[in-house]
Amino acid sequence: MATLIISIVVALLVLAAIVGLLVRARRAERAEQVTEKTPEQPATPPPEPVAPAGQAADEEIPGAPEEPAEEAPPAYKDRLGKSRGLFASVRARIGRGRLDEDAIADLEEALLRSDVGVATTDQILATVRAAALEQRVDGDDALVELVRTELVSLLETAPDGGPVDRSLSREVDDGRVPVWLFVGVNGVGKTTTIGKLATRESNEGLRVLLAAGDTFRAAAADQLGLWAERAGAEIVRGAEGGDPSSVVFDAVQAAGARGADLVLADTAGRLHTKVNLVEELKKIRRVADREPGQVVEVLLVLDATTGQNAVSQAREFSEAVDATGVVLTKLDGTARGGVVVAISRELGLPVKLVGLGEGAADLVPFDPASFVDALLEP
Ligand SMILES: Nc1nc2c(ncn2[C@@H]2O[C@H](COP(=O)(O)OP(=O)(O)OP(=O)(O)O)[C@@H](O)[C@H]2O)c(=O)[nH]1
Ligand SMILES: [Mg+2]
Repeated sequence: MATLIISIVVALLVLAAIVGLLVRARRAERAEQVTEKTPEQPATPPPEPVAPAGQAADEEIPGAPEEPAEEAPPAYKDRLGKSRGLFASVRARIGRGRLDEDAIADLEEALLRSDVGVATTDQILATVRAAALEQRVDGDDALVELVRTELVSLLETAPDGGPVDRSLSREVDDGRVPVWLFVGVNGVGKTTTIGKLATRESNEGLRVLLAAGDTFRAAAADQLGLWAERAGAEIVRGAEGGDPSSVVFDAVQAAGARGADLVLADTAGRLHTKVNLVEELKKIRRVADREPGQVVEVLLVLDATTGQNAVSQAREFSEAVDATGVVLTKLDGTARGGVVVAISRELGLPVKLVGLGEGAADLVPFDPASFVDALLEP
């Protein structure tokens, strides 16, 4: 009897062991199948980034860094590939030692196609021809060097013949808060530029407050809010469709009350009402200039990819709002980089900053020598 019971127990134990082994093998098999499937068929698809239309999702705010202070500014040469491409034939002449009409024609084509503008191109060509006649240049090396010097000098000379002042002022009367106002048509990069500057100035230790004066769509204030969060800046925003001037007014009051060092005011490139955009901007400016605010910079933001159109836009805006300088964005995405020369020459406004990408560190002070070298240096 005892033997029978022992046999049954042993048989049960063996059965249990076999079942256990089978279950384990099945599990391993399933796990393997899941691993194989994962790359193209995840069990739970990642959620779509939720962001209001026209605004990048948090993770997608291009280049908004975790540690902004660590990010190095980009090099002009690395970002101006498209404009640089137009000057390939000019650069290719270096070292060939011949200066002829072909070389000058190549140069003319590159200057015109990069949107330097007809007037300035003619001026540069006249200088080159005169130098050739006087035999100051007798080879293509000398031609490139002459063009380089000429372009840099055009960019470094203000309309009054003096040096160009590209500084951003924070100089205000006692007890006032400096306000930088950003204006320009929609999509040129105003909000992104403010985000980049907020990051930079906060890293410098300033208490920065952003005024969400673009009430055209709620997404605009959300986009600015995201940049404020990343930069460690404060933000004052109003309701969608609300009066932009009153948002800027509230922001300036808050800045005064909280002891902020700088207000960066965003504006819309479009309006809900039929009020003229320029008239609205004038009003915003007046309001921002009321105590404790003091408008010390009105920065006209222009999109380099629009080439000569940017020059016409600048003409319409700059006088009406009394711009103090230009921010030329998206130089990284266009072959029309020469427009920086046209803007400098034809408008007499200093190009203070240029955008070389979408990231927080991709806004740099405009440096004519680096810009020209990026086009002409081999
Ligand atoms: N490549 C590149 N993209 C840029 C640069 N500056 C801005 N952008 C992109 O341009 C697009 C428009 O920028 P925004 O800052 O939203 O333009 P905005 O002027 O505020 O536009 P509205 O609010 O519609 O008036 C965004 O996708 C930016 O990431 C730049 O220097 N380089
Ligand atoms: Mg905007």
